[in-house]
Amino acid sequence: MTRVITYGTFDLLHYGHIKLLQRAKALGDYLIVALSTDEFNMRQKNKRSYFSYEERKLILEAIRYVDLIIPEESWEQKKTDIIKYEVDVFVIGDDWEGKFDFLKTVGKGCEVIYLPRTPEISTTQIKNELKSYNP
Ligand code: C2G
Repeated sequence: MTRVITYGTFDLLHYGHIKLLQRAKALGDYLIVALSTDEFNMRQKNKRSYFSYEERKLILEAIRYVDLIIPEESWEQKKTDIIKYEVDVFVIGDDWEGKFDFLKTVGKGCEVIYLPRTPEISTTQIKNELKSYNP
């Protein structure tokens, strides 16, 4: 069984996130999502999510591509996650291109794949457009 992992905040879930999860699952048989906690978002990623960790977790659990959700609490946990969950493939959007190549040597050797982001959608864009939305 090929085990895949990806990381992110997945706030205000949109079709760009879904296309990422869909392609990530297609790379294996079992998809783990390491979901950024509220604390990690605020302290390390300098971003506040609209939905809390528990709310974002509930939403992701409803997605058929997702098999397991674990908390992402630090930048450093990826290596231990890959070993602990016997991950074969690490996947993330290409906005992170090259940033996680060091994971290739972790455990028995982890494949690292950067998938093209869906260009025309982002949580920031949604928030900005809603601010100026006057029906
Ligand atoms: N994504 C995408 N297309 C978009 C928006 C997001 O493919 N239009 C992808 C991102 O590249 C990422 C995933 O969806 O792989 C989740 O996006 P974010 O929640 O923005 O993830 P990020 O904040 O980049 O967190 O340790 C890694 C970080 O936790 C990644």
